[in-house]
Amino acid sequence: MNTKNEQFMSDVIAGLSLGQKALPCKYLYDEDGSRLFEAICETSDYYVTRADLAVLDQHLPEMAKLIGEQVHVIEFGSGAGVKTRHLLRALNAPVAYTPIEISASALEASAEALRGHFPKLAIRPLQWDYTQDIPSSVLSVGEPDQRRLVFFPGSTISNFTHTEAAEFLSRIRNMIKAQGDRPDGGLLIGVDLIKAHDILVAAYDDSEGVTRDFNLNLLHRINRELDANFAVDQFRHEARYNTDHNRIEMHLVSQQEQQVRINGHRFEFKDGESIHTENSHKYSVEGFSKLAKESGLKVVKSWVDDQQLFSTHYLECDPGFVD
Ligand code: AVJ
Repeated sequence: MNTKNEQFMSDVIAGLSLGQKALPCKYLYDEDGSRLFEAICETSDYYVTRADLAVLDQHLPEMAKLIGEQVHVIEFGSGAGVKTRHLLRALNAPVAYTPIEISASALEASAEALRGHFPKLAIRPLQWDYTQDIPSSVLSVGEPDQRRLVFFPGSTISNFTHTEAAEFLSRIRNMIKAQGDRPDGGLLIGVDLIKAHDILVAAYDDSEGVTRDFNLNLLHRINRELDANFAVDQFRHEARYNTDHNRIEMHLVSQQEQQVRINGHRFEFKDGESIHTENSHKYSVEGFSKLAKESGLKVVKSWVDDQQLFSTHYLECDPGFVD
Protein backbone atom coordinates (compact mmCIF):
# COMPACT_ATOMS: atom_id res chain seq x y z
CA MET A 1 0.00 0.00 0.00
CA ASN A 2 1.40 3.43 -0.93
CA THR A 3 1.66 6.34 1.55
CA LYS A 4 -1.45 8.02 0.18
CA ASN A 5 -3.54 4.89 0.74
CA GLU A 6 -1.94 4.40 4.17
CA GLN A 7 -3.18 7.83 5.18
CA PHE A 8 -6.63 7.05 3.75
CA MET A 9 -6.64 3.71 5.60
CA SER A 10 -5.69 5.20 8.95
CA ASP A 11 -8.27 8.00 8.56
CA VAL A 12 -10.98 5.45 7.75
CA ILE A 13 -10.02 3.20 10.68
CA ALA A 14 -9.96 6.20 13.04
CA GLY A 15 -13.25 7.60 11.72
CA LEU A 16 -15.16 4.32 11.95
CA SER A 17 -13.88 3.82 15.51
CA LEU A 18 -15.64 6.99 16.74
CA GLY A 19 -18.87 6.85 18.75
CA GLN A 20 -20.56 8.77 15.94
CA LYS A 21 -18.81 7.20 12.96
CA ALA A 22 -17.45 9.89 10.63
CA LEU A 23 -15.16 10.17 7.61
CA PRO A 24 -13.25 13.26 6.39
CA CYS A 25 -15.26 14.82 3.56
CA LYS A 26 -12.18 15.31 1.38
CA TYR A 27 -12.35 11.59 0.56
CA LEU A 28 -15.68 12.15 -1.23
CA TYR A 29 -13.79 13.98 -3.98
CA ASP A 30 -11.90 11.30 -5.89
CA GLU A 31 -12.21 11.28 -9.68
CA ASP A 32 -15.72 9.78 -9.66
CA GLY A 33 -16.75 11.94 -6.71
CA SER A 34 -15.53 15.13 -8.36
CA ARG A 35 -17.45 14.23 -11.50
CA LEU A 36 -20.57 13.57 -9.42
CA PHE A 37 -20.12 16.87 -7.61
CA GLU A 38 -20.05 18.66 -10.98
CA ALA A 39 -23.31 16.85 -11.81
CA ILE A 40 -24.84 17.94 -8.45
CA CYS A 41 -24.19 21.55 -9.51
CA GLU A 42 -26.42 20.96 -12.56
CA THR A 43 -29.40 19.54 -10.65
CA SER A 44 -32.50 21.68 -10.19
CA ASP A 45 -32.51 21.19 -6.39
CA TYR A 46 -28.91 22.31 -5.81
CA TYR A 47 -29.41 26.07 -6.11
CA VAL A 48 -25.93 26.97 -4.77
CA THR A 49 -23.94 27.16 -8.03
CA ARG A 50 -26.62 29.11 -9.90
CA ALA A 51 -27.19 31.56 -7.04
CA ASP A 52 -23.44 32.12 -6.66
CA LEU A 53 -23.14 32.96 -10.36
CA ALA A 54 -26.26 35.16 -10.22
CA VAL A 55 -24.77 37.30 -7.42
CA LEU A 56 -21.48 37.62 -9.31
CA ASP A 57 -23.06 38.45 -12.64
CA GLN A 58 -25.31 41.07 -11.13
CA HIS A 59 -22.60 42.84 -9.14
CA LEU A 60 -19.24 42.18 -10.83
CA PRO A 61 -18.83 45.76 -12.10
CA GLU A 62 -19.16 47.08 -8.55
CA MET A 63 -16.95 44.31 -7.17
CA ALA A 64 -14.28 45.06 -9.76
CA LYS A 65 -14.30 48.74 -8.79
CA LEU A 66 -13.75 47.92 -5.12
CA ILE A 67 -11.03 45.36 -5.94
CA GLY A 68 -9.09 47.79 -8.10
CA GLU A 69 -6.71 47.34 -11.00
CA GLN A 70 -3.68 45.14 -11.69
CA VAL A 71 -4.30 42.52 -9.05
CA HIS A 72 -2.80 39.06 -8.86
CA VAL A 73 -5.83 36.75 -8.62
CA ILE A 74 -5.30 33.65 -6.46
CA GLU A 75 -8.05 31.06 -6.51
CA PHE A 76 -8.46 28.14 -4.11
CA GLY A 77 -9.72 25.33 -6.28
CA SER A 78 -8.96 24.53 -9.89
CA GLY A 79 -10.93 27.42 -11.30
CA ALA A 80 -12.20 25.50 -14.30
CA GLY A 81 -15.41 27.35 -14.03
CA VAL A 82 -17.43 29.99 -15.64
CA LYS A 83 -17.16 32.12 -12.44
CA THR A 84 -13.41 32.53 -12.86
CA ARG A 85 -13.82 33.60 -16.46
CA HIS A 86 -16.48 36.15 -15.56
CA LEU A 87 -14.34 37.57 -12.74
CA LEU A 88 -11.18 37.81 -14.86
CA ARG A 89 -13.12 39.51 -17.62
CA ALA A 90 -14.68 42.04 -15.22
CA LEU A 91 -11.43 43.01 -13.46
CA ASN A 92 -9.37 45.96 -14.65
CA ALA A 93 -6.10 44.63 -16.12
CA PRO A 94 -5.39 41.68 -13.79
CA VAL A 95 -1.65 40.84 -13.93
CA ALA A 96 -1.62 37.15 -13.06
CA TYR A 97 -3.85 34.26 -12.12
CA THR A 98 -2.81 31.45 -9.77
CA PRO A 99 -5.23 28.56 -9.31
CA ILE A 100 -4.27 26.37 -6.33
CA GLU A 101 -5.44 22.79 -6.40
CA ILE A 102 -4.23 19.45 -5.03
CA SER A 103 -5.18 17.39 -8.07
CA ALA A 104 -2.58 17.84 -10.83
CA SER A 105 -4.91 16.68 -13.58
CA ALA A 106 -7.78 19.01 -12.60
CA LEU A 107 -5.29 21.87 -12.32
CA GLU A 108 -3.66 21.36 -15.72
CA ALA A 109 -6.97 20.85 -17.52
CA SER A 110 -8.47 24.06 -16.15
CA ALA A 111 -5.31 26.13 -16.63
CA GLU A 112 -5.15 24.96 -20.24
CA ALA A 113 -8.81 25.87 -20.82
CA LEU A 114 -8.28 29.34 -19.33
CA ARG A 115 -5.18 30.01 -21.45
CA GLY A 116 -7.44 29.78 -24.48
CA HIS A 117 -9.69 32.49 -23.07
CA PHE A 118 -6.94 34.80 -21.71
CA PRO A 119 -3.88 34.38 -23.93
CA LYS A 120 -2.12 37.46 -22.48
CA LEU A 121 -2.68 36.72 -18.78
CA ALA A 122 0.11 35.02 -16.77
CA ILE A 123 -1.56 31.80 -15.63
CA ARG A 124 0.51 30.06 -12.96
CA PRO A 125 -1.12 26.84 -11.73
CA LEU A 126 0.13 25.76 -8.30
CA GLN A 127 -0.29 22.19 -7.13
CA TRP A 128 -0.75 22.49 -3.38
CA ASP A 129 -3.16 21.51 -0.60
CA TYR A 130 -4.59 24.94 0.14
CA THR A 131 -5.54 23.99 3.69
CA GLN A 132 -1.77 23.94 4.35
CA ASP A 133 0.51 26.98 4.58
CA ILE A 134 1.90 28.27 1.29
CA PRO A 135 5.33 29.96 1.44
CA SER A 136 4.86 33.57 0.41
CA SER A 137 7.72 33.43 -2.10
CA VAL A 138 5.91 30.71 -4.06
CA LEU A 139 3.10 33.17 -4.73
CA SER A 140 5.19 36.25 -5.61
CA VAL A 141 4.82 37.39 -9.20
CA GLY A 142 7.62 39.93 -9.58
CA GLU A 143 9.37 43.05 -8.36
CA PRO A 144 7.51 44.78 -6.90
CA ASP A 145 5.14 41.98 -5.97
CA GLN A 146 1.56 42.64 -7.04
CA ARG A 147 -1.48 43.28 -4.88
CA ARG A 148 -3.36 40.03 -4.26
CA LEU A 149 -7.01 39.15 -4.60
CA VAL A 150 -7.97 35.75 -3.20
CA PHE A 151 -11.06 34.32 -4.91
CA PHE A 152 -12.92 31.56 -3.07
CA PRO A 153 -16.33 31.02 -4.71
CA GLY A 154 -18.89 28.22 -4.35
CA SER A 155 -19.17 28.32 -0.55
CA THR A 156 -16.40 25.77 -0.22
CA ILE A 157 -15.78 27.36 3.19
CA SER A 158 -19.00 25.56 4.23
CA ASN A 159 -17.04 22.33 4.68
CA PHE A 160 -15.06 23.86 7.56
CA THR A 161 -16.23 24.02 11.17
CA HIS A 162 -16.21 27.53 12.64
CA THR A 163 -12.80 27.01 14.23
CA GLU A 164 -11.35 25.70 10.97
CA ALA A 165 -13.00 28.49 8.99
CA ALA A 166 -11.54 31.13 11.34
CA GLU A 167 -8.06 29.60 10.97
CA PHE A 168 -8.46 29.45 7.23
CA LEU A 169 -9.52 33.11 7.05
CA SER A 170 -6.51 34.08 9.20
CA ARG A 171 -4.23 32.35 6.72
CA ILE A 172 -5.87 34.24 3.86
CA ARG A 173 -5.29 37.46 5.77
CA ASN A 174 -1.58 36.64 6.04
CA MET A 175 -1.51 35.87 2.35
CA ILE A 176 -3.08 39.18 1.27
CA LYS A 177 -1.66 41.57 3.84
CA ALA A 178 0.95 44.13 2.84
CA GLN A 179 4.57 42.98 2.64
CA GLY A 180 7.54 44.95 1.34
CA ASP A 181 6.33 47.06 -1.56
CA ARG A 182 3.16 45.03 -1.88
CA PRO A 183 0.04 46.79 -0.57
CA ASP A 184 -2.83 45.10 1.28
CA GLY A 185 -5.05 43.00 -0.98
CA GLY A 186 -8.54 41.56 -0.69
CA LEU A 187 -10.72 38.48 -0.55
CA LEU A 188 -13.81 37.77 -2.65
CA ILE A 189 -15.67 34.84 -1.13
CA GLY A 190 -19.01 33.11 -1.71
CA VAL A 191 -20.98 31.93 1.33
CA ASP A 192 -24.25 30.02 1.31
CA LEU A 193 -27.01 31.50 3.47
CA ILE A 194 -29.25 30.07 6.21
CA LYS A 195 -32.73 29.50 4.76
CA ALA A 196 -35.85 27.33 5.06
CA HIS A 197 -34.85 23.80 6.04
CA ASP A 198 -36.86 22.10 3.31
CA ILE A 199 -34.94 24.02 0.61
CA LEU A 200 -31.65 23.07 2.24
CA VAL A 201 -32.49 19.40 2.69
CA ALA A 202 -33.71 19.13 -0.92
CA ALA A 203 -30.45 20.68 -2.16
CA TYR A 204 -28.48 17.89 -0.44
CA ASP A 205 -30.93 15.09 -1.29
CA ASP A 206 -31.80 16.02 -4.87
CA SER A 207 -34.69 14.31 -6.60
CA GLU A 208 -32.40 13.02 -9.36
CA GLY A 209 -30.37 11.04 -6.79
CA VAL A 210 -27.02 12.53 -7.80
CA THR A 211 -26.10 13.54 -4.24
CA ARG A 212 -27.05 10.04 -3.09
CA ASP A 213 -24.63 8.55 -5.63
CA PHE A 214 -21.98 11.10 -4.60
CA ASN A 215 -22.26 10.08 -0.96
CA LEU A 216 -22.41 6.31 -1.63
CA ASN A 217 -19.38 6.59 -3.92
CA LEU A 218 -17.28 6.92 -0.76
CA LEU A 219 -18.15 3.32 0.20
CA HIS A 220 -17.34 2.10 -3.32
CA ARG A 221 -14.03 3.92 -3.05
CA ILE A 222 -13.19 2.33 0.29
CA ASN A 223 -14.07 -1.11 -1.10
CA ARG A 224 -11.86 -0.55 -4.13
CA GLU A 225 -8.85 1.15 -2.58
CA LEU A 226 -8.77 -0.40 0.89
CA ASP A 227 -9.87 -3.94 0.16
CA ALA A 228 -13.11 -3.57 2.13
CA ASN A 229 -16.48 -5.30 1.77
CA PHE A 230 -19.15 -2.65 2.35
CA ALA A 231 -22.54 -3.90 1.08
CA VAL A 232 -23.19 -0.51 -0.50
CA ASP A 233 -26.87 -1.25 -1.18
CA GLN A 234 -27.34 -1.77 2.57
CA PHE A 235 -26.64 1.93 3.19
CA ARG A 236 -28.95 4.87 2.54
CA HIS A 237 -28.02 8.50 1.84
CA GLU A 238 -29.48 11.05 4.25
CA ALA A 239 -29.23 14.86 4.43
CA ARG A 240 -30.10 16.34 7.85
CA TYR A 241 -30.24 19.93 8.97
CA ASN A 242 -28.51 20.43 12.31
CA THR A 243 -30.10 23.55 13.80
CA ASP A 244 -27.57 23.83 16.65
CA HIS A 245 -24.70 24.23 14.20
CA ASN A 246 -26.57 25.76 11.25
CA ARG A 247 -25.36 23.07 8.95
CA ILE A 248 -26.47 20.36 6.59
CA GLU A 249 -24.96 17.01 7.52
CA MET A 250 -24.68 14.16 5.07
CA HIS A 251 -24.85 10.68 6.52
CA LEU A 252 -24.76 7.11 5.23
CA VAL A 253 -27.27 5.15 7.28
CA SER A 254 -26.96 1.40 7.77
CA GLN A 255 -30.18 -0.35 6.72
CA GLN A 256 -29.62 -3.35 8.96
CA GLU A 257 -27.32 -4.67 11.63
CA GLN A 258 -24.17 -5.60 9.74
CA GLN A 259 -20.42 -6.08 9.86
CA VAL A 260 -17.86 -4.61 7.52
CA ARG A 261 -14.32 -5.84 7.07
CA ILE A 262 -11.60 -3.40 6.03
CA ASN A 263 -8.14 -4.82 5.50
CA GLY A 264 -8.24 -7.09 8.58
CA HIS A 265 -10.27 -4.70 10.78
CA ARG A 266 -13.94 -5.34 11.55
CA PHE A 267 -16.62 -2.74 12.21
CA GLU A 268 -20.12 -3.33 13.54
CA PHE A 269 -23.12 -1.29 12.40
CA LYS A 270 -26.42 -1.23 14.25
CA ASP A 271 -29.62 -0.93 12.24
CA GLY A 272 -30.02 2.83 11.64
CA GLU A 273 -26.47 3.71 12.71
CA SER A 274 -24.81 6.29 10.45
CA ILE A 275 -21.47 7.45 9.14
CA HIS A 276 -21.29 11.24 9.07
CA THR A 277 -19.58 12.12 5.76
CA GLU A 278 -19.85 15.86 5.14
CA ASN A 279 -20.89 19.17 6.71
CA SER A 280 -22.15 22.19 4.85
CA HIS A 281 -22.29 25.16 7.22
CA LYS A 282 -24.74 27.96 6.48
CA TYR A 283 -24.31 31.58 7.55
CA SER A 284 -26.22 34.80 7.88
CA VAL A 285 -24.54 37.87 6.37
CA GLU A 286 -23.96 39.17 9.91
CA GLY A 287 -22.71 35.80 11.18
CA PHE A 288 -20.11 35.54 8.43
CA SER A 289 -19.00 39.11 8.95
CA LYS A 290 -18.48 38.38 12.65
CA LEU A 291 -16.44 35.26 11.89
CA ALA A 292 -14.26 37.22 9.46
CA LYS A 293 -13.73 39.96 12.02
CA GLU A 294 -12.34 37.44 14.52
CA SER A 295 -9.77 36.55 11.84
CA GLY A 296 -8.68 40.12 11.21
CA LEU A 297 -10.70 40.71 8.06
CA LYS A 298 -13.39 43.32 7.61
CA VAL A 299 -16.25 43.09 5.17
CA VAL A 300 -16.11 46.03 2.76
CA LYS A 301 -19.36 45.02 1.09
CA SER A 302 -21.73 42.03 0.91
CA TRP A 303 -24.10 41.16 -1.91
CA VAL A 304 -27.01 38.70 -1.99
CA ASP A 305 -29.23 37.50 -4.83
CA ASP A 306 -32.89 38.54 -5.17
CA GLN A 307 -34.09 35.34 -3.50
CA GLN A 308 -31.56 35.72 -0.66
CA LEU A 309 -30.15 32.28 -1.25
CA PHE A 310 -26.44 33.12 -1.45
CA SER A 311 -23.99 35.83 -0.41
CA THR A 312 -20.70 37.11 -1.81
CA HIS A 313 -18.42 39.27 0.32
CA TYR A 314 -15.46 41.49 -0.47
CA LEU A 315 -13.12 41.75 2.50
CA GLU A 316 -9.88 43.53 3.32
CA CYS A 317 -7.45 43.36 6.22
CA ASP A 318 -8.86 45.02 9.34
CA PRO A 319 -6.29 47.70 10.20
CA GLY A 320 -7.43 47.72 13.84
CA PHE A 321 -6.75 44.00 14.29
CA VAL A 322 -3.92 42.85 16.55
CA ASP A 323 -2.96 39.16 16.34
C1 AVJ B 1 -18.37 21.96 -2.20
C2 AVJ B 1 -18.78 22.37 0.10
C3 AVJ B 1 -19.67 23.85 -1.54
O1 AVJ B 1 -21.56 22.09 0.76
O2 AVJ B 1 -22.71 22.75 -0.96
C4 AVJ B 1 -22.82 19.67 -2.23
C5 AVJ B 1 -20.49 20.18 -1.21
N1 AVJ B 1 -21.91 18.15 -1.04
N2 AVJ B 1 -23.63 18.62 -2.19
C6 AVJ B 1 -21.73 22.19 -0.46
C7 AVJ B 1 -21.72 19.37 -1.49
C8 AVJ B 1 -23.09 17.69 -1.47
C9 AVJ B 1 -20.65 21.66 -1.40
N3 AVJ B 1 -19.38 22.42 -1.25
